[in-house]
Amino acid sequence: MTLESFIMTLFTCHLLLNCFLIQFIGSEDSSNISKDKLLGGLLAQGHHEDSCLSRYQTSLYRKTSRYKPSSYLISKLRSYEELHKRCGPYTESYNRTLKQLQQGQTQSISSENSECKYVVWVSFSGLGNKILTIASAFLYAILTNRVLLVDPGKEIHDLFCEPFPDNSWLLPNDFPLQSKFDMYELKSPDSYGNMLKNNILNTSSESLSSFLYLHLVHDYKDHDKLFFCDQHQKFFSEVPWLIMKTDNYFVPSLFLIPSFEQELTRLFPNKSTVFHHLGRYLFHPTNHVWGLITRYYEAYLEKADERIGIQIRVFETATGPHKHVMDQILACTLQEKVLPEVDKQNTFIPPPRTSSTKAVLMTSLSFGYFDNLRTIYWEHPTITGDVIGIYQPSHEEFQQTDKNSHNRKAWAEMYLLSLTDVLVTSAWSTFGYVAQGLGGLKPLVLYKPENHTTPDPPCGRAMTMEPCFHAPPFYDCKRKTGIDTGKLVPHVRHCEDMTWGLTLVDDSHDDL
Ligand SMILES: Nc1nc2c(ncn2[C@@H]2O[C@H](COP(=O)(O)OP(=O)(O)OP(=O)(O)O)[C@@H](O)[C@H]2O)c(=O)[nH]1
Ligand SMILES: *[C@@H]1O[C@H](CO)[C@@H](O)[C@H](O)[C@H]1NC(C)=O
Ligand SMILES: *[C@@H]1O[C@H](CO)[C@@H](O)[C@H](O)[C@H]1NC(C)=O
Ligand SMILES: *[C@@H]1O[C@H](CO)[C@@H](O)[C@H](O)[C@H]1NC(C)=O
Ligand SMILES: *[C@@H]1O[C@H](CO)[C@@H](O)[C@H](O)[C@H]1NC(C)=O
Ligand SMILES: *[C@@H]1O[C@H](CO)[C@@H](O)[C@H](O)[C@H]1NC(C)=O
Ligand SMILES: [Mg+2]
Repeated sequence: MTLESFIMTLFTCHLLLNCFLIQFIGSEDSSNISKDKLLGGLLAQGHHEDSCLSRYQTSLYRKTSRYKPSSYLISKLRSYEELHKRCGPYTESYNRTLKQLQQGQTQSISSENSECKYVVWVSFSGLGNKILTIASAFLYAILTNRVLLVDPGKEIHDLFCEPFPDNSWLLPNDFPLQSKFDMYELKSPDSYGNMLKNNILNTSSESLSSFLYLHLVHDYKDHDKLFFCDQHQKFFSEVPWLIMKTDNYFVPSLFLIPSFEQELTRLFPNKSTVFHHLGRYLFHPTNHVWGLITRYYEAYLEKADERIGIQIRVFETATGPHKHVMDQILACTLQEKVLPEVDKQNTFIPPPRTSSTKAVLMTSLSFGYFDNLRTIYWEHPTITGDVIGIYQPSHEEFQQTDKNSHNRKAWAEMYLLSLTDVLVTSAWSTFGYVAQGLGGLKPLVLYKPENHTTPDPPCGRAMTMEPCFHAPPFYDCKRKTGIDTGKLVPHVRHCEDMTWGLTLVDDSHDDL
């Protein structure tokens, strides 16, 4: 261990009450430390540490994952990093491929094939969705040997560190099509779906356009959904620039594309770990956000015997708090023994010596649920004698997608939820999916209330930590008919929180 890294280790230990690194100091063999620091090999070595403290400090806050990345995934990530270095913004290859686009060239398949091809992710929708779609686009890039470039929008650079060691993942702001991104929508005449529909594309022709717009937003139509068919994937393989706009975690349907199947199984022998690994690989909070996370964690969560996350997302127009939601939170957490009952008869019970402290991290746009729960556990003792602290970092009241401070809090809260031991999430919420995936947690899902009524049962244990694909295609590409894509293979199933959605589960998921 060099002097510098020794001091660095002492310094990070000083920041943490719960420092487990200290026991390794003085030991010659520091390999286990670095193994954990790199999340089981997921992260590359050699990133500059100060510019992104979270990258190598995450392992100090997060328990070591029960799920190991496959060695094939690790090697694939390292070779992706090489590709990104060679093809990233302003490299010679990038400049050359960009020229084709600027000249509006239709390139001929036979002529010099561009060595670098790209998938450009367009900034769109809520932060939870953005995180899930960047991960989806990245997996698609890996599967198709493309380079992922991320449209920075207003917040990406403010929230996330650069994930790849040698070149930026941000799309340069002089990218020629960038001014069109906002106008891309279902009806855009230059979307792949509409070009197919209007017979403008000639899939058997010799010359190809240098770019295609892929509309994979939830409102997409049958022609757009042909993206998930092998024949169409073959066609894309010759197009250097794919511009993708989506608000959906489309990974489950990639598992139903025959030409990707084998590679996906090698990358993810345990299929329910896709977002868990890719999310921890890609999304490192910037120092600003890392400050929000670590300060909160150390002040309110670290010292507790158990950390419980409760994420409340209410999809109703009327502002809360709603009684049926509060009833649901209580019914779920008490029935599932996430929280202890309170004793309403006795005003004081001396805590038994075995009592434990539970820190409950609540996140919600509104203040009411938190205020209610906190009051219950202040006014009454618990029957177990356990001490319950309830904390909520913010209550932003409504979604404010364009405000940096709002987005930083949202990201910090998703991350904090992922550091808990027990997680309760709200149905349909991508915010909750991000937390469960990063944390490697199968949450209790609060089912979506219908008709202002508390659902019965109020919640249930998720069968997977994977996010749900909310708008999957139901199409059999070979037979060209509709089909239930949730019934084709054991590892792609319908989600519990949204009956028509698709999610990944392990082939033998019952023993987990
Ligand atoms: N700070 C904070 N912001 C939240 C919370 N819930 C929702 N938001 C904000 O609202 C946005 C909701 O978008 P997503 O992150 O995609 O979450 P979602 O639950 O899928 O909601 P929709 O996209 O609206 O369906 C977040 O990005 C935040 O800006 C919360 O608990 N805390
Ligand atoms: C490192 O881990 C291996 C296996 O997990 C173990 O055998 C070894 O003792 C550890 N080394 C140190 C220094 O803790
Ligand atoms: C993969 O899942 C199986 C159960 O399906 C589990 O026993 C095993 O530990 C998991 N492996 C990894 C590397 O996560
Ligand atoms: C690529 O083009 C940019 C300007 O558009 C230039 O600054 C850069 O040096 C070029 N890269 C190479 C490797 O020539
Ligand atoms: C597509 O291209 C092929 C070969 O260039 C040509 O024979 C065919 O007529 C074209 N079809 C359309 C619809 O343009
Ligand atoms: C909605 O709830 C009300 C009363 O709570 C009930 O009378 C009504 O039938 C319910 N409607 C539906 C569609 O379930
Ligand atoms: Mg969302």
